[in-house]
Order: sequence, then structure tokens, then C-alpha cells
Amino acid sequence: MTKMKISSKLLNLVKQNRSFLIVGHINPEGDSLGSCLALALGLKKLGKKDVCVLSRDPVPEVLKFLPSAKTVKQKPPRKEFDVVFIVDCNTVERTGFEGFNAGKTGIIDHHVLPANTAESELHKPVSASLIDPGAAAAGVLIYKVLTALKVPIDRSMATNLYTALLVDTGGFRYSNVSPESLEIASHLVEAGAKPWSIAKELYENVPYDSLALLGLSLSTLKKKDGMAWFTTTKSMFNKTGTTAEDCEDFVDYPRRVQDIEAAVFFRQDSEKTFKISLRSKGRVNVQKIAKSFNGGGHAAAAGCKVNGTLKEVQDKVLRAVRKAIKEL
Ligand SMILES: [Mn+2]
Repeated sequence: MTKMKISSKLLNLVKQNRSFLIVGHINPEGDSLGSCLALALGLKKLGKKDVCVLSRDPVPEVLKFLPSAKTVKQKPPRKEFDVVFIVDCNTVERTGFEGFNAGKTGIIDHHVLPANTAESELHKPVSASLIDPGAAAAGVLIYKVLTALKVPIDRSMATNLYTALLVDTGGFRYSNVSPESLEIASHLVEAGAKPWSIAKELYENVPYDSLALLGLSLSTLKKKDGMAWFTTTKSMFNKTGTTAEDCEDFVDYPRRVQDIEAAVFFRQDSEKTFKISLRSKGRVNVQKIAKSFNGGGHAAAAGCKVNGTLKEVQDKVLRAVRKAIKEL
């Protein structure tokens, strides 16, 4: 495993403090929640009694099996914490909160920093951070931090971290899978994570209505100029009684299409707002495209929000993707 040194600053932030708020990003998925929960369990194992996991949005139905998911709070307790840890994102904005009542801030993330931002400018003061865009999941970084703190990984932590890894590697299929991520996964299975039962919870547990929504959405699937895309509209949500949570993995469908470089998923959030998910098959950097629309993410997986009618939004976004493909 690549021996990445965890800074003593970050380790001391844990060792020298007593109360911790741990917060992930809005619309939390398996990496965000699994990482936050594993960190919280690890800190408790170190004897820290005052640890709170915070999420602006509720725990999605499909992730309620995560050990200690019930402890997640949606409103920060009215008290001051020694430290807030921001996990799987690196700006206060991405957490969905305005700020935190905490003396010190730590960041543990694997996303690229927003354009032209020095790490030190993000939060004043950031006491310590571990930002590694090369890590497959925030869960990898939490695993390393807990290991550096000599926390014995138990089954609950292992289940949370394995889920984090599984989700952010698309079930160990994406280009971010490395000897390191597989080695960590192996340690987590040794520590008690059950791959089959976690996979069943995540992938064989789809509500009927979500699949009905997928059916309607897939009927809009198009392929042209190296791109495949499809759309979920407000009226499809209404027809099937579903919400945005039901299309969490929809972008995986256009990305399965043969002979394309990039996949795009358009989700209508309101009359004239669309959430765009972009996926690359490896050659196009979709993070750059998302950034041009004030979004973010990784080279192979990114997202942004664009305002306009469906036609305007599709024209704009597909034009940018087409351009990136032509430049290859
Ligand atoms: Mn992540």
C-alpha cells in the first residue's frame, strides 16, 4: 500500500480535543455517510464521548443499514464543539450549512479544490486537512487516519468503510480501483464487512417505483457524437410518486452505452433548473466541463446545475461535451 503520511497536525487535532462534529455533503451517498460514521465510531473507540455526525439531508432509505446510521442528526446540537471535520467535500457550502459552532476545522476529502482556491482560504482557520484527489473514496482516507491513530477497525467501522469504497468505485469497476483500494477492501472484509450482504443492500433493494421512473427516463435515451444522454423530468417524478433520491445511480445507464466517450444525465429539479451528472469512459475530463458550469467533481465523474428550459440546458451542456470529445 502506498504509505501516505498522515500529518501529525491532523492526528493531533483528534488527540488533543474532546468534542467533534462530523459533517459530509448534501445529498449524502455511501462514501459521505459511511466515511462520517466510521470516523465517528473510531473517535468513540478512542474514548471521545462527544461525537456527532451531521447531515443536512436525511439518510437515504438505501443507506439505513449502515451501522449507527440512526445517530445522524440533521440539525447541529446547540453547543460548541472543539473540532468540526468536513468529510468527502472541502467547502462549507457543499455541506449545506452556513457554518459550524466549532473552534477548529479539519478537512478529509478526495475532491479537487474549487478553482483558484488555496486550501488556507477555504476556512479560516483550517487547522489541518487531508485532501488527496488520488484516493478512490473518502473512506480510504478515513481508513488511513484511523489506522494512523491505531484504532482497531471493528465490524461496524468496516461495514461503513467498505460501503464507502464500494459506492465510490462503482462496485470496484471504475478507473479509481487500485491495488491500494483492493488491499484496504480486503482488510475491511477481514475486519468483518460482509461483501455479499452489503452488495445486496445497495444493489438488490430497489423500490418498484424507482424502476418505473427509470423506465420512463430510459425512453428518452439518445446517442450521438460520442455521447449518450437521457432525462428525468418533473412530470416523470409526479407520475411515479418518486423523488430525486430515486435517480441516484441513473447516470450509470447512459454510461453503459457502447462506443461513447461520455454520458450525461439531466435531472429536472424545478421548472427551469436541471442537475447534470457527467461521466467519462476514461479519456474526456468531465470535471473541467462541470467546472465551466460552476460545478465540480472528478475527472471521470462530475456534476453541475444549469438553469434554463430543457432544450436550452441540453444544447449548452451537450455542446460543451461534444467540444471536449472533438479535442481528444
Ligand atoms: Mn466520495
